[in-house]
Amino acid sequence: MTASEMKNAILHHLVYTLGKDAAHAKTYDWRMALSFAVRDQIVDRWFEATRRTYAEHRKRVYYLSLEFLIGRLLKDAVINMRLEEAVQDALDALKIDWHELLEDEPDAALGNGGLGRLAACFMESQATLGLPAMGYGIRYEHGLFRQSFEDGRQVEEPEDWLSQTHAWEFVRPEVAIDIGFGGHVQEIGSRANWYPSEMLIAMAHDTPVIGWKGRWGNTLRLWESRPMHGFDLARFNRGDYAAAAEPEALARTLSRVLYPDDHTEQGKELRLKQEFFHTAASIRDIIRRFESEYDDLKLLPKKAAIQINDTHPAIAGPELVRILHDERGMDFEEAVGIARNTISYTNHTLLPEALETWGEARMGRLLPRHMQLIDRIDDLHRRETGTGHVNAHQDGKVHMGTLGFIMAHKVNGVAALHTELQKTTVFKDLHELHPDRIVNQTNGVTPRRWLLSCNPRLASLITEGIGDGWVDHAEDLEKIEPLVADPAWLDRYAAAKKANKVDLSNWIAETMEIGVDPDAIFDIQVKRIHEYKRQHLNLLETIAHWQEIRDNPNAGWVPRVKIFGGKAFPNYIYAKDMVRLANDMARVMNSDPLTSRYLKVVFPPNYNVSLAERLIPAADLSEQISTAGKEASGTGNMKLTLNGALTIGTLDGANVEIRELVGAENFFLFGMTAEEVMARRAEAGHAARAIAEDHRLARALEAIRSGIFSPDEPGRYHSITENLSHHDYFMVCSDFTDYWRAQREVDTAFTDPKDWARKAALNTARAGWFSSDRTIRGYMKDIWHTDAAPQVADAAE
Ligand code: GPV
Repeated sequence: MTASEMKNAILHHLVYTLGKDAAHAKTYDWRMALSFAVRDQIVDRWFEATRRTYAEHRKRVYYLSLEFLIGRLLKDAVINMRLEEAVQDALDALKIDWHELLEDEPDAALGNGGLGRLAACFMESQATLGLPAMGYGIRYEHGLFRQSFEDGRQVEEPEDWLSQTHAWEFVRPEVAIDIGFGGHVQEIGSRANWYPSEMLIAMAHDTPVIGWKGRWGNTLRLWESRPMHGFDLARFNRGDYAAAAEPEALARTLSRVLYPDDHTEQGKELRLKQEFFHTAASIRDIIRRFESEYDDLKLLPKKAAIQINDTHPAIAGPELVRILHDERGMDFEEAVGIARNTISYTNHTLLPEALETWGEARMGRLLPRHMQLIDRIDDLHRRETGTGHVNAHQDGKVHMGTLGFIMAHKVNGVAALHTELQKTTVFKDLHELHPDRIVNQTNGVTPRRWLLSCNPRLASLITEGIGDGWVDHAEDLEKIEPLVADPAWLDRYAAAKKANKVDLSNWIAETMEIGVDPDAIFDIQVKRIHEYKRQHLNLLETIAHWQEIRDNPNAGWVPRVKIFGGKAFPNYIYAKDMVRLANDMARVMNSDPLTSRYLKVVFPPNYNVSLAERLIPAADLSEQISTAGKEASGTGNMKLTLNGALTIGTLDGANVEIRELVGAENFFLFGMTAEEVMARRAEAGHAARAIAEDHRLARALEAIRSGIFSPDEPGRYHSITENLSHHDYFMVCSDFTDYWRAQREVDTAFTDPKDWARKAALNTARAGWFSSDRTIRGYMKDIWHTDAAPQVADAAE
């Protein structure tokens, strides 16, 4: 597409879709017109991919996830469709600022963090690989809350990305699926009819997901809940206005808001309803599509693979069995076999507080038939394995992890260490019964968004050196290794990083009114705020470092900017205290004339995908400091490595694999291993001992306790200091000394800029394996047993 064709397409949409003339169009209108013009280019390719999938009777992959953290889509679409030049030139001709349009797009935050972002990267990789696949999620009216700070405290405001038209979706009013809850069951022999007492409708909204060079397009189908019977006119006419609208409001509640829980299981009824709503609609849709092509449901596992993203859609097992057995008349055992061979389950955590359970009473009330089927599934599983002690329905609850495991042919962990730990902890008993079921698929991230799009300077330097093959064969990044030996090339690598840091410094100055030195170490910890991720370990080290600088302000310190980003779950008081402490520290330290040249603390509010795209390219140091054994994988760690940040980290999650690949000499390792953590935890008084043995740690804790950071309320952080001094489940104190040592090694290493650049470039060169293309290939081979389709011709540049 030429620039002038693009310009005409934009103007056409401006007038005929937006109903605006150029003289009166606002940023929003231009952005929408551009988005529609780009979307038009995607649609033909998307149709072609769908046509081929049907024509070739391809197996499809269905990715069921309560979260898809997709972020903004415009730039992604433009880049994958190779329309960058055409768009730039067209907008120049129209005198419209491209960056202003990009910034105008709301960030679709239909997820909390890593789990939801992984689903989004997977969608993009599936499309890039030409794998016929479909994502199923919920079209939340309100995504993850917007975070702001008031006096350093986190304040949550509702997010409303749908207050403007979502440019990328197509509404499918004809895809409206009935969903029932409650009611009663009438058994007929082994089968049953379920008569729900409450009904609503799931309506589909489709967003095309286009792969690299437009070679393939898949669909992200998001369900919106709708009332079965709208508005009650009789009641309205009686003057009962609120009551007239009530059924509608109740039905819509289901897709109203994303639960802001991350790694916590709150057991709320509405959440269970969301989970069933999502899963039931998706399974119905999958069966409907299957039956439009085939008439023998025994073929289902050959033609469909259903991946459940954590346990949130784990009711898929019983629901599929219910359809096959109750509705289609298949024998129960056969139905379980078919369901199991179709479904596979990804587990994303070992944290006990995140493993979903539902009380049998609630489950029985809301999903009476499923409750019966779960008991029969347990019963069958006991007979199959000859054991009595592993049940999904146990001690008055339904354990969704167990259910997910029993109803899947494969269960996967998301990094090598996590998968091994699954076998010895959460799924120990199940693993012994099914030793071939657990497999590993180490997470990955899409290099299109997380290098090509977010870091154009580095991307073009790489492409200039080795061509653009790395974009869809990220392992090819290793071809830059010979360039790393060339000092002139390394200078350019360092210059790209520096320019990214200058951009970020300017943004920090403009938005937060904090001046930071672009020559300082940009030390970044971005992720949800959680005790196991140990932002407080980073904060304690920051305090100790600040105190040493104050002791001796002229000792030639290596300047640092500590950057934090992340949201705390609204009811997680401890995490919110960590946020506030970071902000209190920033206030004190950034205005300290003795230290502020050397140390700044920056915590931009409302960390989201777009902010990640801004921060990650400017990072020198990546903080991956979770307590070993607690972070299943991490994916931010991969994005930062790819963008040439060196990691300071524990042997946890995918850090282990990152370190192996980039080389131990290019990674700052510290801390106890998972095994050592478990052993230390059993020792009484480990926290007190660690504090007694490290005067810096003791002094940093004392500083918090004394109220230096909260002079108006010295006891503000009592719960943090008390917890760390006595209980310290996450071993902050026990790992502090070694973390401090590693941080000082970072300082030393940074004083040799050439060698630092070399290490950083080697991180980029060796991070290609962490592409989600590699991850998806792994799922295809080991779990889905499916091939990619021959793709559509490349979109021309
Ligand atoms: I369970 N994860 C998440 O973001 N939210 C959750 O509720 C659960 C897991 C994360 C893990 O914590 C990360 O280690 C992992 O990289 C990510 O899921 C994707 O697998």
